[in-house]
Amino acid sequence: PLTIYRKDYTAPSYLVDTVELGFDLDPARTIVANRLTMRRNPASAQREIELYGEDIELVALRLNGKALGKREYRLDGNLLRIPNAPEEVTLEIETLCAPEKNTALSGLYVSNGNFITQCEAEGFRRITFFPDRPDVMAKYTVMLRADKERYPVLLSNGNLVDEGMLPDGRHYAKWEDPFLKPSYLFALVAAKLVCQEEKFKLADGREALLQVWVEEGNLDKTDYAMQSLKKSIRWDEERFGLELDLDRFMIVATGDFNMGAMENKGLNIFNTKYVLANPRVATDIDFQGIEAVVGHEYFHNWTGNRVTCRDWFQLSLKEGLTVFRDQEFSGDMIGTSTGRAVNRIDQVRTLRAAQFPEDAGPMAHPVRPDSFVEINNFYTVTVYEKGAEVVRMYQTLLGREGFRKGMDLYFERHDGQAVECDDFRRAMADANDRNLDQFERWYSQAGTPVVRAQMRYDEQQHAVELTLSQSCPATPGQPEKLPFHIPVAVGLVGRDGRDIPLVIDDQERGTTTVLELTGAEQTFRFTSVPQQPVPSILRDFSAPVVLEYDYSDEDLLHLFSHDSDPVNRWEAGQRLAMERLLRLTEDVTAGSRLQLDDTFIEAMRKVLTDESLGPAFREQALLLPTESMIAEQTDVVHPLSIHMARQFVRSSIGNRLRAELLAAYDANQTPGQYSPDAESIGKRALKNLALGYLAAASDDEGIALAERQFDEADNMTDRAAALGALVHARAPAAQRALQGFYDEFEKEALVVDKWFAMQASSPSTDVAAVRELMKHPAFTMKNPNRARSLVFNFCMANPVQFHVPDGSGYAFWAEQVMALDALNPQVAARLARAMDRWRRYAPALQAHMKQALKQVNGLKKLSNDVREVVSKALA
Ligand code: HT7
Ligand code: ZN
Repeated sequence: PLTIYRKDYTAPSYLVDTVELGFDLDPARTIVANRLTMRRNPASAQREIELYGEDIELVALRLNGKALGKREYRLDGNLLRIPNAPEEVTLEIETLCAPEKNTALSGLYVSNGNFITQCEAEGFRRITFFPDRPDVMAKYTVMLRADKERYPVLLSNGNLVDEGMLPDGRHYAKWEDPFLKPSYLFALVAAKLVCQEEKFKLADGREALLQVWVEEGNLDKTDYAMQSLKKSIRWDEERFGLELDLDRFMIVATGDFNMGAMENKGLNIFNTKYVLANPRVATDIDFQGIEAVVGHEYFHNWTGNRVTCRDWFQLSLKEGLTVFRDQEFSGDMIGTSTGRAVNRIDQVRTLRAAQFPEDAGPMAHPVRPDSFVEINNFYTVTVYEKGAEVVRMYQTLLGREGFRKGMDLYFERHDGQAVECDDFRRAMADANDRNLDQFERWYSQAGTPVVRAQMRYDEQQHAVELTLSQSCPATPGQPEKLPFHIPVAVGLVGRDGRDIPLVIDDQERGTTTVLELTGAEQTFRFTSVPQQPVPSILRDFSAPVVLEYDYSDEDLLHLFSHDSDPVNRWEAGQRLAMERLLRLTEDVTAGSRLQLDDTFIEAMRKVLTDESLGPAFREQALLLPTESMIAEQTDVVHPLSIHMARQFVRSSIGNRLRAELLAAYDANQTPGQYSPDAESIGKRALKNLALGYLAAASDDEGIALAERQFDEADNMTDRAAALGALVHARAPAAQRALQGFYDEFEKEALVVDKWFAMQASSPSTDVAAVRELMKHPAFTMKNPNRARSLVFNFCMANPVQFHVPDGSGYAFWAEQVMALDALNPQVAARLARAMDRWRRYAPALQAHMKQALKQVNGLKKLSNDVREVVSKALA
């Protein structure tokens, strides 16, 4: 497959001013008429018109009114070239496509009988021939024609300017989008849907019409999405001064979708998972996901749509920035400082569980990649989450006000343009009169930097010297790294548990200060430190790095009890737990007796019973690092040893803190009407964590509690938590509960996904059981949510069974990747990533994994998507 390089970027040969699209919608044979006005781009030396088209049939091609003969254009694979075209051109293109055969869910496809589009990144070329690249921005007019009874709702971007009837029961709707946009933001929906709508007053007094469109029968699940949309609009006005620029903003939910949602201009299309919710079917995490994703897509209207990317290498320009914005939105919606910290802790967990491993594996790439084979493989945790951390670091370095100034300048300079990550960095630097040249390395260098800290206390001088040094491991294609510009937020915790006021160069710096590490090694000197403190380094996780500091158990216990920075307080607990989990994992492998020290249990007891801490924080503090996080810390991964070690710690907590867990279980009930507010969510989280530990203990009381909770729960959070506890503890009641759950919710697709997911990730579900589940009438590989719920969860969230020594889990993986690839390459490539870290496993497992990877790579007919992932894994 062809590798595309960022350095090879050239400007488009022709620019497009207007696009008029006509659709005669038919599932088997849709006719697309496309009329483009184009003009030569003075910035390009290229003179040919270049249009992309994929899986569509060219019927007619006219240039300035004249049909083009076969010799007047060239069609090589997916590229249509027209040489010798005049300066100004009107191009008319007629094509055919078959939406019902489109199982890739990219371009125009049919989902449960409805027409839906997905154009990012390169789906528009599967609808019509077009210079399908984000730096070609044009104005669109769209005419939709379809059978009225089957498709009563016809939607596209912008404003509805005309609608009416046609002969033969068909009808039409004409939409005009007043804004310039790249083709990846085009969307249409022709469907049988109903909507919840509302008029909403914007800051400047205008009224906008907000709509949430869903299938009939789901109107009882749209409230939260609508509320989230209104909160998002208000938040962007208040925090960034950014207003909705349209009179109408629509959200459409579809059950068949490759990702979470899509920010098409004025017509966001969402996976049902991020729209539909009520207490009966959705968990607290689902509600939080909806708020975040609705926010995320809405915020793209400015960061992505009004200012877009010059090319796909710049993807993080919109995604990193928009994730940062949605994270800030979620934090502001919670409001309290501990709530914010819990939100931040969640972000740190995601980085450690998913982004750090990616940065250390075969698919490692910079936030702004230098090359790719298939852009769809680069919608990654690095581009999104690490990209958001990079944006967050600007705010940490420049302060909130400075960051806002940078944002304002960015929009002032680039509204209506397609730009690069460097333009964003320049706006931040210029607005604040700062030199941020070195900061560019966060965009160009892959890998997770390691910051090593050493502290020396000078008793005579009452001074602390903190030496910070940095390094970054080699990544594919980048053997050497230059130092990063790293903001390291630091505090010094005194023996009394209080922060010591910080003084550097005779300047008072409060109790937390941001040190800027720019060299390979730097020493910072704090004076007026009355006694030897415990350093609290990287507060609020001020940079996406691994921090190494030789903390003693005593230091960690001190921070775990006293650190004023809740993120570092949590971090101290994670370090205490990780140390023990790693030791116990070795003990399991060596066949030694397992023991968990009282110190650790007492630390856990203290947090669990500390009423001054909110339940949400206590839950986070008591949550152990995941098995994959532990795996990342070991040199040779033995999944079964890790699992057994972690289970041992879980059951020890369950046994030794039984009384406290029962008390927490009782004290954190949320009687009355269900509400997804932060406080209630925190209480349910702590209660259900306690339930999980109790169910893991050796007596039956936890199981009995879980059974009772399952039977009596009036909301999905408690229902699913109880069922999960029963299934994971292999309780005798688990089968009855699973059956009851399915019977009750079989009509609710998103709940059936949970039902599959819960079983797929249970250590009692082996490959044979997954194969059986795949025969269930509700299972289909064609629906990405369903495939994710069963197959992905087994391969990615059930390490004990996936990594069984005979290699049958890997053979299953190979089979499923190949089967899925024939249907939906984008989704197949995501499953292929389950093998990314194969070289870290015990040799016997490695051999099986390599064989499975080779089997997939040996397939002649393989998509570029999967080929890129498996060939990089094997390289
Ligand atoms: N910008 C959207 C990305 C997306 C996407 C990418 C590739 C294939 C399918 C897709 N669906 C959505 C989502 C977002 O980040 O907001
Ligand atoms: Zn996004």
